[in-house]
Amino acid sequence: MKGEWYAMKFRNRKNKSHLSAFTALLSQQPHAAANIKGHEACPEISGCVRFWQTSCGVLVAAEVCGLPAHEKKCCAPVFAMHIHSGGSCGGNSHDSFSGSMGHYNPEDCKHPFHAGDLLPIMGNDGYGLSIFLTDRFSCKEIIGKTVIIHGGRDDFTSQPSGDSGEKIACGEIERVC
Ligand SMILES: [Cu+2]
Ligand SMILES: [Zn+2]
Repeated sequence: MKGEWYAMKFRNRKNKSHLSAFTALLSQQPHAAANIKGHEACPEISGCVRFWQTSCGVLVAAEVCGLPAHEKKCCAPVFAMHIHSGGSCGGNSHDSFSGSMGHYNPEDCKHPFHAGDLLPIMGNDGYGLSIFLTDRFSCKEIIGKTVIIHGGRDDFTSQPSGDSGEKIACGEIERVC
């Protein structure tokens, strides 16, 4: 018997903080997760993106180590992150993760309004942690898709994918519980 996906329900009362409820959820098993691995040129990248379904959206927690660091002034790294519609982190000589395809976009929107457009990860000497809530998709619909981390920032403007640079890491999203 699989766990209850909508276990965490909120009453959307005005001015009510949900922070303690979300914090508690982070220590529980996620409903879905993607183990992140870097491509051939960045094998040191590893991490996990976890997803919890709630009644106000999906809580996403991305934790990644081994990200490229920049020591130059005014170049603090920001890494774009998206859910891509393909189900495989396999690739070819032109694109290490060609199996991930384009941004998950079931409603035929423009970037950055694709369902799969996520907040980026800020690099902190190679370590990144990004935790946020989004109601653009459910946990159920992203299972079998991929999370991609890019080498550049997302400008949240350029089409079709925010001029985010090369794909440096990928993870296939699987159901956990
Ligand atoms: Cu992407
Ligand atoms: Zn997009």
